[in-house]
Amino acid sequence: MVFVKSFAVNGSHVRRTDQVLEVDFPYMQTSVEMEPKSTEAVAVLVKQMYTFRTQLKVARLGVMLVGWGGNNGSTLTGALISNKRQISWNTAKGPRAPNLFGSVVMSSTVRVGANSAGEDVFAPMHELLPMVHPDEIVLGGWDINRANLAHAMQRAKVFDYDLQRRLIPHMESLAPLPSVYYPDFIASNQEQRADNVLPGDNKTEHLNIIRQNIREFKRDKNVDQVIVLWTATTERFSEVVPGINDTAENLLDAINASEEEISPSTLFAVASILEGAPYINGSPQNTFVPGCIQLAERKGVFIAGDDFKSGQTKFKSVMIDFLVNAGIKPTAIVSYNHLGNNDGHNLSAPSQFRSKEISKSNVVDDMVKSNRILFRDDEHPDHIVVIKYVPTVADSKRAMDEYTSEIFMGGTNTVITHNTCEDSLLAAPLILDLVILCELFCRITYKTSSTDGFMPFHHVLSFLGYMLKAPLVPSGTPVVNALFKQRACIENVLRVCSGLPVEDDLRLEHHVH
Ligand code: NAI
Ligand code: DG6
Repeated sequence: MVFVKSFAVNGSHVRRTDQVLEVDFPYMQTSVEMEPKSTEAVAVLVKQMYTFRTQLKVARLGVMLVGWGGNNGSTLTGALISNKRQISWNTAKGPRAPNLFGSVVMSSTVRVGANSAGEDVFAPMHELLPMVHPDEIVLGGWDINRANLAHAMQRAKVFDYDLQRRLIPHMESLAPLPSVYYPDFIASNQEQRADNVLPGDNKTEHLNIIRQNIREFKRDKNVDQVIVLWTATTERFSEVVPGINDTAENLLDAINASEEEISPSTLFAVASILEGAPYINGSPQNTFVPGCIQLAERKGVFIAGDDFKSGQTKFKSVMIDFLVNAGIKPTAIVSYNHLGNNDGHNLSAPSQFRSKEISKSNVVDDMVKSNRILFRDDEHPDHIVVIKYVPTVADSKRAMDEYTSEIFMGGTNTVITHNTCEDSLLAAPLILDLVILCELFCRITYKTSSTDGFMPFHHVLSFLGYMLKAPLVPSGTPVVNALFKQRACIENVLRVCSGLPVEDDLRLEHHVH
């Protein structure tokens, strides 16, 4: 195998100027024709020509984290500083240097093709198209707790002591902006944390302050593009109430009326959308009430969510995909976690646990529903999710899973997994991938014979589903949870926009004479 640092694609389907890369791509879809309730069908291939145009100038990117002072926020901040300044540190096991492991974009590779010796040639995924480098990202954000980022990093207990020590001088001047605190949405055990909150309970005033914060950040940091990402405490679900949050107008009116059911996260999403800044939800709550999704559509602003897919769920969405596609029938999935960080503390309250339980529970549905040989229409494996708060283990989350399956001739197969890992070291690189890809998708447009010129992708940016437990998708479209399908989707859209063909793993050249 051969590894290259960069590559260019040639061909009559590719046109390149200093500003843009344009690629023609014949997309083959299979349209299945069948009578209602019939079990027989005819598959018809349909070709649609697409032209993808990528603006090559990468935006100077500012990322505003809601919950900046949390474990994820402080871990990401420290990691970016450590990478940028090449801050190494000592541990009992020897010296360590920073890296970006866990970021699909920065630390995984794609197969470009084969060289004349028939060897596969690989390149970093981030070389497919111009992307923001993490060193260039400008971070900022809000937190209901006033701790500076150095203190927040120490409180998180994620990094080795020596790394913390070396990072402190670079982080103590970073402080989160005051934020919106509506106690009803997060656990009551979070109350003592709330010492950096916007005064009053007028939601329009709060909205305007957040909007102003975004504008000032953009101006003061001299960035071209701001992305706002929620990595704050998990909220309870909001009720979707007709007349309150069901349409864009009703939602804006409800904010004006300071309606109780408007959550802080929805307020942030609305502020972000109104400022033209993409908004990503890294937590499970239903921030994207229908009115918020409609507002994003009207304003043409990308939104993506929900809930980072970091460890247990990532593994589950591989494991169940493997079992079902191997023709093995999972009958029970029992997922137990315990953790001792502030996230775990908040999730020890029933309504906040419920939000997480919902997002962790639907992650195998697409795989189960795709196989009517194994599962009847109304059949589903038992699926239990338990989360317990154990302060001693801090951010080092334990995830134990038992997968029971029915195998050949009535046999039973049980697989048990035990994962121990700092939760924030899994989540921080996901945040990087989310914002790097989001910035790139802001620069890509497409054209077909039926569009009126070049169009952006759908405002619900479901390409980002790989990084998210409960991917938000455009209304009426199927949700894909299977991890490698999600990764293939990201890789293939980037390949196509760069001029490379879709990677279908056929490798016909190795199967013929
Ligand atoms: P954390 O509790 O350490 O950090 C959350 C921060 O949000 C806290 O500093 C808190 O003061 C702040 N906060 C609460 N409400 C706020 C508001 N309205 N505005 C601004 N700040 C606010 O939690 P952690 O571990 O950083 O996780 C963050 C979120 O990410 C949680 O919702 C968690 O469920 C979610 N998540 C984490 C994953 C992981 O692997 N670490 C994976 C999946 C989701
Ligand atoms: C308890 O599970 C805490 C949660 O915040 C999770 O750690 C987080 O949602 C990650 O979950 P998963 O299933 O992606 O590892």
